[in-house]
Amino acid sequence: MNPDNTEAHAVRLSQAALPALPTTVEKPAYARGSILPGIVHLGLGAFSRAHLAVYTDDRLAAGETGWGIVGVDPLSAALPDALAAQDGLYTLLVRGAEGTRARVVGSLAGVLALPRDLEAVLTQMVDPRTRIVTLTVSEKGYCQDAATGELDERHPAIAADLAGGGPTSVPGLLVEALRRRRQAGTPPFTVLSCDNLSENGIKARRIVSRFAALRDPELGRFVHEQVAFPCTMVDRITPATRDEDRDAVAREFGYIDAWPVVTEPFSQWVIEDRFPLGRPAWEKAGATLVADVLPFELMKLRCLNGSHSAMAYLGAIGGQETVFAAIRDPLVNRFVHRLWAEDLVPSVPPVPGTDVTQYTAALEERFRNPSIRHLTLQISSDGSQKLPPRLLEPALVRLGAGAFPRCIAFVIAAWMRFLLGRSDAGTTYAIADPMAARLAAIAAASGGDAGRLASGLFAVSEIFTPEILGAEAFKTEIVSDLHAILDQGVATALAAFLDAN
Ligand code: CS2
Repeated sequence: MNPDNTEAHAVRLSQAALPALPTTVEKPAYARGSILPGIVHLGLGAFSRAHLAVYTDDRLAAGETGWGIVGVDPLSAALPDALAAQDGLYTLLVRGAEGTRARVVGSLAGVLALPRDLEAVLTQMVDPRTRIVTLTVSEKGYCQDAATGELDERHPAIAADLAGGGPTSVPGLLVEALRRRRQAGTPPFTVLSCDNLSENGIKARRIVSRFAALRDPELGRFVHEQVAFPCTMVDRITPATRDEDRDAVAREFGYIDAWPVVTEPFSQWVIEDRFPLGRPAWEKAGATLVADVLPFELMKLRCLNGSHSAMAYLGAIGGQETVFAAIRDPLVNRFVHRLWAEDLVPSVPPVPGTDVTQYTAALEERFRNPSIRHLTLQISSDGSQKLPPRLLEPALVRLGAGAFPRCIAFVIAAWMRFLLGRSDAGTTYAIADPMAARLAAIAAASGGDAGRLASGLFAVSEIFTPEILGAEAFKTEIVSDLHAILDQGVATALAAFLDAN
């Protein structure tokens, strides 16, 4: 470490501090003072700051100054407060085989927190200059029934918002802003869902229109008919920020950043081009604009996210703490290859200009990036929301084609075993899931018996559709894999599975 740059003397990142930063750090190449907000982004986590904010930063630097982003954290003020103290600036560390590239991103023109700043958020969303509202609120932010993709009308936040509270839910917030715009005669903004849901725009439209209709049928029709919800596929592997990442900025670059983001070099964004009020020329920053995003979404959700979830559950039980460790484990590696080749790749429709098998080979390289510490436990979260689009939908596609998705069955069994809350080595962990209480109760009531655990979970209709439940042989396979994992431990069960099939 350079002795002049010890933490005690180090400057904190801010607009004024930019000239003092090392020349090796890329800085916003434009006058941030002239940026106007054109996008409100809900969900300020690491992912959007490695993806949307970077594509947009490039367009601001190219002179499209009307597309600054006002970032909103829907749950907490900790991140917005840390970023506000840095004038919205943060460091992106891109770590790959060629080393690390550090870049200060300047596209956040404002940062707000819900519920604290609710009126300011609504004011920004209603402002005619806001033409797009982007979302990375994760699967659970949609308050959907994951199996059907319909609004979960019994969801506590939805019920509270419909009763006139808040709004605190994402659908509630969008509808209130759209209602106010309509009342003011301002055309509706475009809603761009950047979450890992299949047909994310179509699902967002269905959920938001339904919420609006429950508030007022005419408003429901308006949202359904007048608001654009383009679909999009987003991809960049970006773990949650850890203290080690903060330390790394101080150690490697000599300044303080309270909330940097570490990401991989790869980045992909495929967008359905439907923006009635305009959009930044994101294609000039590397995005691909297409008429039909669905094949790209299915490829990414199933091949990347599906294998991520597989490694998450196998790793959490079997002791691989990171994706890097999981993909290098000989058994897990063999399993992931089989999962791709037999179940996931064949479930994906043709993707324009892309060989899906080559796509999975490139994925393996990405998973093997030693500088990205992506915890299997982080990815294991929200399984109730993630399993349907990532694994159960492709299972149905394969069953429909007369194939038997044996590897997917093994992952579902691993997820069930995971819900017992302890690894094979006896380490305990918390289950993070919007349905955690219900899932934990089922796990506890099963007493660790495979049959009882599986039948308790099969009864959760928000995860398992009647179609899946009708596939008797698939269910039987899950139960027998679960037996094996519980009796022998995941490594032995996995080895036996790979040898037998
Ligand atoms: C991961 C994703 O946490 C998860 O569930 O599968 O966040 C994944 O890293 C991104 O979708 C990659 O684009």
